[in-house]
Amino acid sequence: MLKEILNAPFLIEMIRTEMNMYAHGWDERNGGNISLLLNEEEISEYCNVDKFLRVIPTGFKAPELEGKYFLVTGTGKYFKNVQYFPERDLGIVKLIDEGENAELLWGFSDGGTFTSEFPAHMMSHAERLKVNPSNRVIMHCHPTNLLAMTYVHSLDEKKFTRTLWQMCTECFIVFPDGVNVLPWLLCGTNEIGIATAEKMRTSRLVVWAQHGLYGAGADLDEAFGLIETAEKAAEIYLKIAHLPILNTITDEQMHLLEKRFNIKAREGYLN
Ligand code: 2HA
Ligand code: ZN
Repeated sequence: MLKEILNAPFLIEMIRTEMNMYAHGWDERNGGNISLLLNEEEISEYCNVDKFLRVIPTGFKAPELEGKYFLVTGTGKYFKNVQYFPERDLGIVKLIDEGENAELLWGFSDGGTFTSEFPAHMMSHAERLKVNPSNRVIMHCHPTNLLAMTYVHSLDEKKFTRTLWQMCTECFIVFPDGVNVLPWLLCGTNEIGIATAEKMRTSRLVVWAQHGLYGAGADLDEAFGLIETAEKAAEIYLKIAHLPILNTITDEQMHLLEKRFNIKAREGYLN
């Protein structure tokens, strides 16, 4: 007997996360998208993995992900509404044919499909899994302050990272790998997917200038927390950038944090 999928912890956590992101103002209208890697055992409790509803072409190849299952947000759907229409606004898919097609196992009940940013999500999963086999989440959203920062701050990755690190002591501890930055690119394309995935090799945070942010993590909480921390730093930056700066967190102090928390700054980012 299959259990009721609306009680599945992975589904409940996904809905709660989307609601929380909406509440933070990061996902206006249909902004933002999330994909969560699931394993066959956890899905099998709730749905028959040998039966699919339809096959959806992906438009790209990702051979590393063949046979993998994802819970993913739907295109055009509002984070605000997912709690009322989970079966319409979310889907569970299994990648087949070297990632060129996806079997829909559950969801997208209005005939819909996965997020327009599916290429960026899947290509980023493939890259993050090479760096960290326990990575399960790719999360995209439009956090206000980080987005604002891309209009007034250099997009140089080292400069952008160092500014965020200096805005709050936690930042360096939470993302010693820093933040990578892409210039404005056309979203929803394989090209931005390839560019994002390449940036994901060296950092779990990738800024899309004048658009938003990608975060990766072992679970929804971790990816959310990463984005939340970077966004907080950007908020502080915007509060102080126009004022005379009298104090900062020095590189010597960050070296102390490295020792205390057993972390290592991105190579070449500290003096
Ligand atoms: O899903 O955020 O980047 C809407 C978007 C596209
Ligand atoms: Zn977006």
